[in-house]
Amino acid sequence: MTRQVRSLSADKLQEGLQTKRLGKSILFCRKVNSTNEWAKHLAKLGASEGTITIAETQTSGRGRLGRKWLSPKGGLWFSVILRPRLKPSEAVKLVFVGSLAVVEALRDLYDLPVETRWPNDVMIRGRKICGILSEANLSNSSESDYVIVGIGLNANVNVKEVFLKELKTRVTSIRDELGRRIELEELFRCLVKKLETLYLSFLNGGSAMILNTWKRYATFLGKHVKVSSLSEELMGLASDVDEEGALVLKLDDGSTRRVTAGNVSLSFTLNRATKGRNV
Ligand code: BT5
Repeated sequence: MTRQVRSLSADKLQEGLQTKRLGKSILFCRKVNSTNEWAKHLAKLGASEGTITIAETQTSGRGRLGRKWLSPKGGLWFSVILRPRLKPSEAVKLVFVGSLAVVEALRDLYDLPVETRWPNDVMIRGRKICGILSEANLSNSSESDYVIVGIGLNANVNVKEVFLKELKTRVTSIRDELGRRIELEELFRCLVKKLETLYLSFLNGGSAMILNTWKRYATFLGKHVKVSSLSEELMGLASDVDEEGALVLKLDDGSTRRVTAGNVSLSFTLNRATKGRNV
């Protein structure tokens, strides 16, 4: 029997939120195309830093490069408008602020064994539980005018019921990991608080510290990986994520490559037992 997923309570999202900058204005609706699109629209109209858009379901949730993000009821789908004055090379690193906030919230609240995967994923035992979509808009001075940080977290989602075939084996949720539903509003408040703390630290010169902490959860580092981008596929050892946030790959031919965009999957081609399988 399928149990009904409880609706989000707009009042409870704000209640007890202990932040100074983020979440002073929270806009909630049951169904929207994409909370990132909604936030972007508001940012263009002049919405202030910290405004959050959140929805129960998204009809056109987006990942990077226009990929689809499935957003059934029970998940936490929200976006935050930030207005830092940053060069593009700095603004791209806000994705690590988002991932680390998720990692810390999932560890503190539920003690989950979370991992980070370059550049924008949060994983549990090799399955994706959360993706971050950080989109910067540049002003005339080539500094960021606003950055939208979108967080998609499979919270009270029943993966077997909701996701189809291939994704089912690559995705997880808090509900499936814990075997129970969690209170979405509590998770939201914790996440927004973590985001604010890390964001303020980032603005105060803490970017290297944040990246180093993010790397502590990056279990793919030191492993043989496959990196797929629009233009190519590379295989090699993931040796580091450098201070710019680029992945440093030691290729099988001995050379080194810095990769600035792509998807990482663990490559088991060197392991005979799991030959050819990617996770
Ligand atoms: C991401 O993209 O991982 C970023 C996802 C960001 C979603 C949030 S939700 C709130 C805000 N509003 C939006 O419209 N977006 C943001 P990427 O690395 O490109 O990964 C996309 C891939 O993840 C897809 O191609 C699928 O393979 C997989 N995927 C789709 N839905 C998923 C889900 N709910 N959980 C885990 N994986 C999913």
